[in-house]
Amino acid sequence: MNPVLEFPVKLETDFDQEMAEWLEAFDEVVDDQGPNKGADLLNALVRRARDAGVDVPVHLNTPYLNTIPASEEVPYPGDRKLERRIKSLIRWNAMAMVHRQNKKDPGIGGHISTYSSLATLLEVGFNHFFRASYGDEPGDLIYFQGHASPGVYARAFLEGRLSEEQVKNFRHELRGTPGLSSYPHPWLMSDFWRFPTVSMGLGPLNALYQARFMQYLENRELIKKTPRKIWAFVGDGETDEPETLGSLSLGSREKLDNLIFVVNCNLQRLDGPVRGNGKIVNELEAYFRGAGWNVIKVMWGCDWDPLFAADKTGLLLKRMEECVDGELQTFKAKGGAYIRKEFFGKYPELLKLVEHMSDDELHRLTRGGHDPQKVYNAYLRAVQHTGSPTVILAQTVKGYGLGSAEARNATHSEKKLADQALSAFRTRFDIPIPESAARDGSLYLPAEDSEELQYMRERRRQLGGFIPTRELAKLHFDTPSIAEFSESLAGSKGRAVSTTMGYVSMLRQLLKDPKIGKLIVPIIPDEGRTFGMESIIRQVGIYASKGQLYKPHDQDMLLYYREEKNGQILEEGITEAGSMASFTASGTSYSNYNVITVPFFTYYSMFGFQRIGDLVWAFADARGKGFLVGATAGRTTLLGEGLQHQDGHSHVLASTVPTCHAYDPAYVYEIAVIVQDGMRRMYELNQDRFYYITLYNEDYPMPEMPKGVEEGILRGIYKYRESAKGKAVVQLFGSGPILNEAIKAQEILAEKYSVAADVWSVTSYNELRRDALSTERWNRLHPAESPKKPYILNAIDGAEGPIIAATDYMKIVPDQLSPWLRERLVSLGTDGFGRSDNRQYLRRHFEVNAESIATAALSILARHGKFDAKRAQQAFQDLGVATEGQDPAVL
Ligand SMILES: Cc1ncc(C[n+]2csc(CCOP(=O)(O)OP(=O)(O)O)c2C)c(N)n1
Ligand SMILES: [Mg+2]
Repeated sequence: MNPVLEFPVKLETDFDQEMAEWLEAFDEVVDDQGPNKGADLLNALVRRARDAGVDVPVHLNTPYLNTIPASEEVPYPGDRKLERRIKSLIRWNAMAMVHRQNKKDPGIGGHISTYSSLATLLEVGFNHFFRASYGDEPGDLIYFQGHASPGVYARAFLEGRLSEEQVKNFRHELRGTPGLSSYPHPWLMSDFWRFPTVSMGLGPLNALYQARFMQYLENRELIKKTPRKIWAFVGDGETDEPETLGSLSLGSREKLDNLIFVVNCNLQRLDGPVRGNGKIVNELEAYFRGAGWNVIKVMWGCDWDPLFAADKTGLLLKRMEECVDGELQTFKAKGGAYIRKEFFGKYPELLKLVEHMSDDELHRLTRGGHDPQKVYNAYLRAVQHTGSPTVILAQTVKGYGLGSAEARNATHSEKKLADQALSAFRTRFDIPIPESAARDGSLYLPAEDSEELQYMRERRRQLGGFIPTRELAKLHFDTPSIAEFSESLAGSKGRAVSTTMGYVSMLRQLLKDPKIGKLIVPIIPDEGRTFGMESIIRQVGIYASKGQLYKPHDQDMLLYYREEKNGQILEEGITEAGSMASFTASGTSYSNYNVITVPFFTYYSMFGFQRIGDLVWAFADARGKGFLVGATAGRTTLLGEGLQHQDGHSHVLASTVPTCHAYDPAYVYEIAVIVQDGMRRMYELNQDRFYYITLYNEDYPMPEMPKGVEEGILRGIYKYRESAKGKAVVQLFGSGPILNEAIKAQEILAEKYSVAADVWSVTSYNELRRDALSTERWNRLHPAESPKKPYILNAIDGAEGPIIAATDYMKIVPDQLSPWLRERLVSLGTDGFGRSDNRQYLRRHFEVNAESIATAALSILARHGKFDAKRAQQAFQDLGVATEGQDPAVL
C-alpha cells in the first residue's frame, strides 16, 4: 500500500494513541473488505463530521506519487530494448535536424528540449495506442505539442514517410524541395498535419470541443460509434493560458471519455520554472479533479519503487512533498552528488535508504514520464476509463539526455549542442554512428531491413497505419441551386425586416433541405434570442447529450426551449472561444471524419475577430470551411449598446486572414447569393476558404434581386440605383444598412441640389482589393503584355465624378480601393469609439447619415469646381451637418 498518511512516528499523547487506533481500524477495513469499503467508511465519517458542524476541508490532491501503484501495473507488452533503440534514434534525428540547421543557417531556430522530455510519452503512444484507423473508420486524433514537431518528423523519417532531403529542409520551406514547417501547419503540410497547435492553449481547447463534436456526430448518426480517442499533448507552461483550462468542465459534463489530455510536466516553460515556488502537478491535479476529470499522475519511474517499498515511515514521500518545483529542477540540473546531499541528506533515514546507490544512479532515478512501463499503464487506464475525460500528469525533465542542457532555465532556447555534448548524446543513447558524424550532427537512418525499422512499421501496421497523416476522402455534396433560395431573392414585399431575420429564414430553409439539411451545424454562444433564432431552436432542437431531463416552463409555447439528444444546434453558452472551437471541429469534419458538415457560427460581431482572432487564424491554417456570421454588426446600426458592443472594425480584422472571404451585405438576396456560391465553392469545388458575413438588426424593406447582379455581389460591387436625372456626376458607394443612407443622399442631391448621383452596393471591399492586388501583381510581372484591369475598374467603367464611399465600418475599409481609382475616394466611416444612442444620432455623430453623404458629395464637387463652393458650405448648415465639432475618430 502507498504510505498515504503521515503516521505519527512517536505516540506521545493520548490523542496520538487514539489516532493510531483509528488508522489501524481503517487499515483493517481496507485490507479485509477492499478499498471501496474504505472509501464508504471515509465518506460516512465526513458526512457525520459535517452534520456535527466540523469544518472538513475539501482535498483535491492525492499524495505526490503515481496514481497507479506498482502492484496494480500490467507488464509492458512491447520489446523494451528495441523500442528504446528506436526512441534513441528518433531523439538523435530530432536533435540533429535542429542542430544542423542552426549551424548552417544561424537563427533559423527550432526546439530540442521539448521533444526530449516528450519522447517516451509519444513513443509509447505510437507503438501501442495511437490507432490510425478502426477498420474502415478513421482513427484517433492527436494534438501534438507544437514545438515538439522535430520528434514527430524524426519518426516519420524512420518510417520512410519523409525523405532525408525533406528533413534536411526543416524550416526551409522556400527552397524547391518541400521543406518541413516549423510547427504543425496543415496549410503548409496538408497531407501530414491535421491540427495547428503551436499557439499555446488552442490545441487543448480545440481538442476538448473536438471530443464533444465527435459525440455530437455519433448521437446524430452522422458517423458510426467507434472507440476513437482524441489525445492532446499539452505543455505544463501552456496550462497558464486561459484557453487550456477555461472549458474543462465541458469534458465532465458531457462525459467525454473519448478524450485524453497528456500534460508534459517538465516543470519548465520558456523563461524558467512553471511553478518554481509551488508544484504544478498538484495545482493541475486539483484543477482537473475539481472539474470532474479522471486524473492519473505518472510521477516516478520503476527505479523508485524499491525505495518507496523500503521506506516504511512515509518519509520519502514527505521529502518529495516538501520540495517545490524549483528544487526538483535544480536536483536534475546539478546531478547525483547534489541530490544525495540536498534531497536525501535532509533526513538521515533517507540517506541510509540510498547508501547502496552511486551518485550516477541517483541522478538517473527516473521521472515517471520517461518510464515506458509507467506511461503504458497510465495510457491503458486512460483508454479503458469510462464516464469522464482523463488527464495524465506526467512528470518529465526538460532537455532530458541533453547533458549540460538538461533542466536548465535556458534549455528551451537551446538550438545547438557543443561537440562534446553531441558525443555525450551519442554515447548515452548508443547512436551507431562514428564520432565524427556525431559531431557533424548527421542524420541516422538504419537499413531498410533493420530490426528497428521493421518493428516500428509492424507496430504501425497493427495500429492501422501511420500518424499523423491527413488524407482526404472524395466526398459528395449537393449544393442547393440558387432557385431554392427563391424566398430570400424575392424581397420582403414592402415589409420592414432586418438582414438578420432574412438570414434566419434562410437558415431554416437550409435546415429543411432533404439532402444537406442534416449537415448544417448552427452554433450560437447564448445569443440565439438576440438574433431571433427561437424558431430554429424549435425546429431542430438544441443538442443535449442527455436529452431534456426537465419540463421546460415554456413547453406549452410554440417556440419552447427544446433540448434533444439528437438536437442539431450547438448552443455553447457564453463562450465565443468554445463556439469557435466547435466551428473548427465542424469546419474540418470533412478531413477528420470524412463527413462534410456546414457550420454557421452566428455571434455578436464585436466579440468575434477581436476576441478570438487567434482561433480564427488556426481555423484557416487547418483549412477550415464554413460561415462565420457576425450579427448585430455596425457601429451605428447596433443602437443603444455603446462602446464595447458596436463593431466598426471586424471587416478590417477579417481582411487579415488569407482564406477568409468577408462580405457586408445590405439586402437578403445578397446573402443568399453569397451563401449559395460559398457552399458550392467550399464543398463541391473543394476550395479551402471560409466566409465572414455581417448581419444587422435594422428593419427596412428588402428589395427583390435585380437582374444580373450575382457576379457583382460575389466580386464585391454592382450598381444598385442609377441616377434618375441624367448622367451622374458623382458616385455613391454604400454597404450594409448604410446603403440606404446613400440612396437617401441620392434623393437629397437630386431634389435639393439638382446633382445626379449613381448608387452602388459594395458587398466586399476586401474582395475587390484582393482582386486588384492580384491583377496589379500580374501586370508588374508582365510588363511586355497589355495590362489587365482589376474588377473594380471594369465594374465602374464609364461612371463619372468623384466617389463617396459610406460604411458602418472604419474608413480604411473603403480606402483599400484608393490606389486603383482615378482619384482618392471620399471615405465616410465609423472610426472611433461607439456611443449609446439611437441610429439617427449615431449616424450623425459618425458622419455616415444621408445628410453627411450628400454634403460630402457637394463638398468634393465644389473642390473640383463642379459646384458652387458657397452653396456647398451652406448645404452643411441646411442639412444639419456640424462643421466645427470634434472629429468622432478621436472623441
Ligand atoms: C500563445 C503563445 N504564446 C507564447 C508562445 C511562445 N512559446 C513557445 S513554447 C513556450 C514555452 C512552452 O512551455 P511549456 O508549455 O511548458 O512546454 P515545454 O516546452 O516545456 O514542454 C512559449 C512561451 C507561443 N507559442 N504561443
Ligand atoms: Mg514545460
